Amino acid sequence: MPETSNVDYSTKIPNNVGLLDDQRVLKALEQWHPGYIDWWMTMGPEGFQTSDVYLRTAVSIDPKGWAKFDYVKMPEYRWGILLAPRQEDRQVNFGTHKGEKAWQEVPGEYRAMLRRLVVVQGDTEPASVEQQRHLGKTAPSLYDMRNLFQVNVEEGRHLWAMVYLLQKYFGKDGREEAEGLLQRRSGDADKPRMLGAFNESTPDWLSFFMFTFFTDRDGKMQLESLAQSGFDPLSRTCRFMLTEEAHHMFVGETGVGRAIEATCAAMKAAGIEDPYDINAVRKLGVIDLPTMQKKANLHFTLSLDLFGSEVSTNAANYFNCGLKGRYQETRLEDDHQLTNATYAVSKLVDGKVKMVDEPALTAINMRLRDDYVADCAKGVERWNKVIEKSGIKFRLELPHVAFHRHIGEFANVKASPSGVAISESEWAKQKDQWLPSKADGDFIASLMAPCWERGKFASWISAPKVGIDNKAGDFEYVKIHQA
Ligand code: BYC
Repeated sequence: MPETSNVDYSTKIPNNVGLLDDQRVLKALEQWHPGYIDWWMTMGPEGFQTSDVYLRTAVSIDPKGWAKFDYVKMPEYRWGILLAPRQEDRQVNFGTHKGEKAWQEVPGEYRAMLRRLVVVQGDTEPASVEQQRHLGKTAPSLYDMRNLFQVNVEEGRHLWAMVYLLQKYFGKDGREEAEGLLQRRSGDADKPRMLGAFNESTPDWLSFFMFTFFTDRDGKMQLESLAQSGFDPLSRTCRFMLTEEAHHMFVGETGVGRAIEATCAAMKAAGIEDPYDINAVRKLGVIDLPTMQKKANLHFTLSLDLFGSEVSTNAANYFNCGLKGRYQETRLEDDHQLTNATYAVSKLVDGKVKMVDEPALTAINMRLRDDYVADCAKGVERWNKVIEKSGIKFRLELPHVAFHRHIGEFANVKASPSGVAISESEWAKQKDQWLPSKADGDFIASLMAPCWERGKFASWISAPKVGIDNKAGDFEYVKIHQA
């Protein structure tokens, strides 16, 4: 079967890439499949593998109607290989190969670089499932539980997306890398996941929502850049992944928004006006706004680290070689080669944060990070609107990019959320005001009691405005059958 917009379900692995005619790759994927299922059963959502979950499954790549909803047991989810349609006249749109026909095969000289990009991207997908595997048990509603599982199965599919590229285009090395993706484990001391944020724990649902807001948004930015790739199969894979990714950020943004809404409503009902009266607010069974700010500080800064160093020759090489572009590359108005261009990079100069012009080519990571920060800021403003509407005087803000960093220019300095460099002792004194403390974590944990009655929500989060697939408020999103 040739490449189509509909998905072929006749093989074990649903796909629109004509796998039936590509027996070598089909066999390789079929061999990888049991290991994947084994990983899913041991590292996927804990305790809910036999529950029926109302999930969407991609059945087409037509943007108007690509998914169908139905009850599925997660291990039976049809993980498949879905690429956006091929554009016959597509070109390499940036770098030294600009104007050449887009590559349908891996250019030999860029094999190692390309493989690395695919492996790093692939590694994040199972990592997030591992980080979130225990959250089902404390879900604040069946609606939220379903959203968690939807995100999880789709991250699983994104792993498949990268494994397909490895198996099809990278021969023996690709097969080994595909195995490696099932071997590493988030947070494991001996075989950790590749990037920092994916080895952190996701201890509670507020973390999950912050993660899907901030870290999945890094996913969006990275996938957007890879979608620009001159290596066409990578571009097409990422374009379809982005369709699914939108829902993940929706889960994060509305999740935090609903927690804010519940807090503000409880404060109003109790006549509490001071958002910093933390003990009084917490007694209401909701999460105080300053703690939400701390959680946002943490997840935002961990996600900033995912952009790599501000000045990076790796990033310059990826761009020059036409492998990874900038956000919305084809819409930018310049030479797409950045021959003489510069870009302002925030750096630490004589103990102060300053903007310094660098060659734009080496500042590609910084530029993508700037686009990311702007995108985050818009979402934070939407949260602020919720607070504003309630009349409570409080604003959430993104901390400065120098704050709490482990990668890049600011990895070795301590800075306040407003970006002022401070001493180690000042940091030690203040850090619990800026990042979630043990006590904050314990308090949030105390709220994480499961709420699994149809149409009911835990005290700390409000109901969503609309159901998934327009279902009524008391819809049974998960028919729980605990193993
Ligand atoms: N942690 O030149 P540099 C997602 C390493 S999220 C650990 O500054 P480069 C998702 C780096 O590898 C999106 N190590 O960085 C979200 C390099 O090592 P080598 C995932 C790090 O290479 C939610 C060295 O430091 N996709 O999809 O320009 C749920 C110096 O590197 C880190 C991608 O990331 C770190 N944070 O950029 C599920 C896209 N940062 O080479 C999924 C693919 C850097 O010296 N990846 N290092 O051994 C890339 O484009 C790039 O590899 C990076 C780093 C942007 C990650």
